Amino acid sequence: MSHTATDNRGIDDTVTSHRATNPAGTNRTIFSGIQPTGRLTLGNYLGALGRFVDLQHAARCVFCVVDLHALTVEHDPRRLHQLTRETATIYLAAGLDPAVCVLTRQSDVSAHTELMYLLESTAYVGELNRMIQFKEKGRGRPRTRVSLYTYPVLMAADILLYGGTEVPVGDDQRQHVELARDLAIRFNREYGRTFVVPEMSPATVGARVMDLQNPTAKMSKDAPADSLGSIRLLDPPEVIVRKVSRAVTDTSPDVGYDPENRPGVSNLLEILAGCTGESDPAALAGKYDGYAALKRDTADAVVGVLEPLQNRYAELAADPAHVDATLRLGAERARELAAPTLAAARTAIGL
Ligand code: AQP
Repeated sequence: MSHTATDNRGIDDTVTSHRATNPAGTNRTIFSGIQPTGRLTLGNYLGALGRFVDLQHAARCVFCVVDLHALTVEHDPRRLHQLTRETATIYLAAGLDPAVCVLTRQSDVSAHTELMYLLESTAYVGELNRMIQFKEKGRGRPRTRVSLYTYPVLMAADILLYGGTEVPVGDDQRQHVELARDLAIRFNREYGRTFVVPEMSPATVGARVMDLQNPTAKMSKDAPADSLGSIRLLDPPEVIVRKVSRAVTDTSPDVGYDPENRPGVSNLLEILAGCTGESDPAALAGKYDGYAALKRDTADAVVGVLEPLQNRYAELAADPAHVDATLRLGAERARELAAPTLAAARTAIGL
């Protein structure tokens, strides 16, 4: 992906002008989002949210609760509304500061869907047919929504609208970020340089946190509410301890890091590393001669990360009007940031 600098050379001034307001004074712009499709998990935190918090001072950042994406699967409107607010509250509780980054709700900024259409007129059906998430969640099922098929294009619009140079997401989103890159490059080539070509920015640790009960599957917010495999960010400490202590490992007596052959224990080491700021999960393996101590330390580390978030969440959730007002303000700033790129894209494509 080292060719991005070249891809972006000569980008139209209109597109880059709002970078002047970048608080960090760099050319980095970071965009990412989380879908309010369920209760957020430790996977969402280690793969995405925790990194948003770390990155917010390093670049201009736009973080979105991507509620339109949540319409791609069967949903209950009331629950969607609640989960959108809950997700936004968790963003704040995790430490995102609306004075530093732009915090918004996707559906409040209509430029996302408008740009999506321009990009749909750039994307090929064959590209969308290859999207793994669509193949896994929708293809061949009778009630699959059209929006599930086209959602990677909306995600591309989300990113390109803000001139995102980096997209911090978990490993499962790699193919979608690649599509955003391809569409940006194609649009620029066919209609003149308009978009910044983004780069995927995966987590070094915790890019793919696995289910504790089925460590060959990703930890997901789709898991049933009573699942022991998914740690929710708002799970009480005793529930977290129970889930970690019951995590599936393997029959080998020693602790070793080998994600392919020993996914359960490797996942625990990955979680422990992610929650303690350790960069090398394999190096942690040598500190343990049994699973009991590893599970105890992993549970303690997860609780250590999530307890402050939960305390802050409780305070913020008591004042939902404040959260709503924060999102409204974020939407105003997001609209301002998005407008020049959308205008440039409209002009370039001939509208
Ligand atoms: N298990 C995970 N490990 C690391 N990162 C993860 N992410 C999700 N699960 C993990 C990252 O979190 C961000 C937001 O995810 P999303 O809302 O786009 O939803 P998703 O990737 O579809 O994950 P879900 O909803 O938990 O599960 P499924 O796929 O079953 O619907 C993204 O950056 C994602 O990579």
